[in-house]
Formats: sequence, C-alpha cells, structure tokens
Amino acid sequence: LAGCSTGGDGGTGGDGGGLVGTGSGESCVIESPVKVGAALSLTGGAGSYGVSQQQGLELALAELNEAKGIEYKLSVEDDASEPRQGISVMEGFVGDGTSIVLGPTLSNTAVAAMPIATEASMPVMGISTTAGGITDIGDYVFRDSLTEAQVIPQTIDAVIDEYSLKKVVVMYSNDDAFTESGYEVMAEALEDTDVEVLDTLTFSKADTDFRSLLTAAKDKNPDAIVVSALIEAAIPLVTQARELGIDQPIVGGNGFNNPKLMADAGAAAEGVVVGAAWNSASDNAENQAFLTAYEEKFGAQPDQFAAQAYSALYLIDDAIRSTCSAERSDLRDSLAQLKDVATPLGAVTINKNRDAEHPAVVQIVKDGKFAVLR
Ligand code: 1QQ
Repeated sequence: LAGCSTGGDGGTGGDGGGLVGTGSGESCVIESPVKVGAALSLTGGAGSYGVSQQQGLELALAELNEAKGIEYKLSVEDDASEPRQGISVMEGFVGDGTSIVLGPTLSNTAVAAMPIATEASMPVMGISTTAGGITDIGDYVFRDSLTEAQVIPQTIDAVIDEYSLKKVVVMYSNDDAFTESGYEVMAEALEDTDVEVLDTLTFSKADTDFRSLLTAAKDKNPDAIVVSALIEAAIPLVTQARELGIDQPIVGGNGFNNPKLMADAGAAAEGVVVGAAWNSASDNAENQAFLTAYEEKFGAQPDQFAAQAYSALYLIDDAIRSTCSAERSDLRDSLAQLKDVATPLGAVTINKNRDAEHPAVVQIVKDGKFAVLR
C-alpha cells in the first residue's frame, strides 16, 4: 500500500485533513467542511436554556455558510442536563474529527465533560457556563459567557444603591457547580459592602416547595433576597415568595436569565433583578441585525443564551479565518488571540485565562420583560 493514504484517523491532526486552507480572513478557503459540535441541554432541568442556544447556533450557522470559503457543519447533541450524558457526547465529538465543541450548557456538566476535550487537545467553548474555574480545566477550554464573578458584584452594587439595602437573606441550591459558585461570588460581593447577611438558606436544585425556607427568610425582615438558583427552582421560589407577601426585590444570578421566569411566574417575576451578559436593548449594529434575523427565522425574540450561542460561532469563524485553519491546535491558538470582535454581546476579547471580556448589564423584570436597570 505504499503511497496510499489510509486516512480516516478520526482526528484533525496531520496533513491532508483539508482543514488547513489557503488565503486569510475573508479570502480564506478551507477544503473540508469544518465540523462544529454542540453539547446542549435540550431536555432535563436545563432544557429551556438549551433550546435557545440551539436556535442561536442555527441562525449563525445559516448566516456564516452564506459566506464563501468555509462550510460549517453543525452537530447538536443533547446532554440531557446530566454530567454522564455530557461525557458521552464529548467522547463522541473527540473521535469524529470535530474542530471545536460548544457547551455543555451547565457548569455542572462542563466540569465533568470538558476534561475529555482538553485531554484530547480539542478546543471547547462554554457559551453559558458561568461558574468559577471552568477555563482552568485546561488550555483548550474557552468561554464567551461572562462568569458570575464578572457580573454579580456590579449587580449587587446596583441593587444596594437602587433600594438602599441594609440587610439581606441569601438563598442557594448547594448541589450544583454553578449555583454554588454563584453563591460564593454573592457572599464575597456582599462582604465587601456594609450590607448585613441576616441568614443563608440552602436547598436542592430539584426542590419545588420553598414555603418554609421563604417563611424563615421573611421572619428576618430582609430588604431583599439574593438567590443563586437554576430556572427550575427560581420559578417556584419567586412565585411562592410573592404568595407569602415577600414584596422585596429578589436578586438572581445567571440561572434567572431566562424568559421562562416571566412566562411561568407571571406577575410574581416583576421587580426581580438579574445580572446579565446581554440585554435585547443593546443598540450595537450586530445586535440589531441579530434581533431582526432571529425574529424572522423563529418568530420569537432571542434571549441571552441564544445571543451567546450565536456570538460564539462568529468568534470561531473570526479565529479560523485569522490563520485560515480549523485544525484543533491552530484553532486553540487563534481563539486565544481574539480581540475586540464585534458581536451582539458587544466587542468581545478573549483574556489570558481564555474567558471573554465585554460589558455586563443589570436588568430588572418590568412588564414581563428584562429591562435595563443600569
Ligand atoms: C451555569 C449557568 C447556567 C445558568 C447555564 C444555563 O450559568 O451552569 O454555569
């Protein structure tokens, strides 16, 4: 078989893979289709985030494939909101020549699944993971989602200022990587202020009845309740708080950043304050184009998770075109260099920890929508 190529090594290394192109930037031409994987929570507790992410990716994919030179092939797999399923999805992508994987949706799944990517030298980009330490998993781990540490302190400062807070109760689920990390950031941010933490109450992410905890919280007479929770807990928590006559502001982390909060909690969601990486009101040109195209394609408005997913594919395209290579190690290096890329999230720079930097926003639920508080 001298002279014959056996090919089919399943990886993106070596020559002849067709993932190193010619030209650069807009004129870059890559022969082979570029495989992008996504491990998203389409079902299970985080299913409402994952479906939004999938739509954001599909829109970006359609737009990017209109440009010449690079054809992207997107493969979306359901991680079912479960670490084990996340691991098996990631293993599948490692073996099939995928250039980069987006996700998993939850930090709790990412901490289990991302090590598999980084051990195989396959780039992976979190598009919604906000827990501390995610990019420390390895050199091939990136994210375009702002961390809780990048968003919560200014959210806490804003509510203290807005509502002259003196004392709060903190609540969080203590069985999830994201909600625990979010809690730590909240506690630290509060420590840096004069606000007194009257009590810290814990629950499970699977809980749906918060009445006794909320009654205990109410008895302390706080000026606000600060909560780190995923959406499935946030909805009943907010609903039951209002039913129990807690009219004080409720301040949430990234888990609350979901239109399902307003859809399911209805009027109870009014006045909830949520720090975010994106608000639809952002007037940059990329965001305006994104809003229009998304509405046209899906007949609905996008949320932050769709915006982050959409932006991620543009960041990847920018990186690939900069060196005209979709080889895994080249893509790792080019992603690490990204600076001031215009996206619906604003201008995104990847910092030396491989996390994204761009402006954050503090939102308040008003008339069933996330409005900008400041
Ligand atoms: C995380 C999160 C969730 C809210 C993502 C959907 O921020 O798990 O890190």
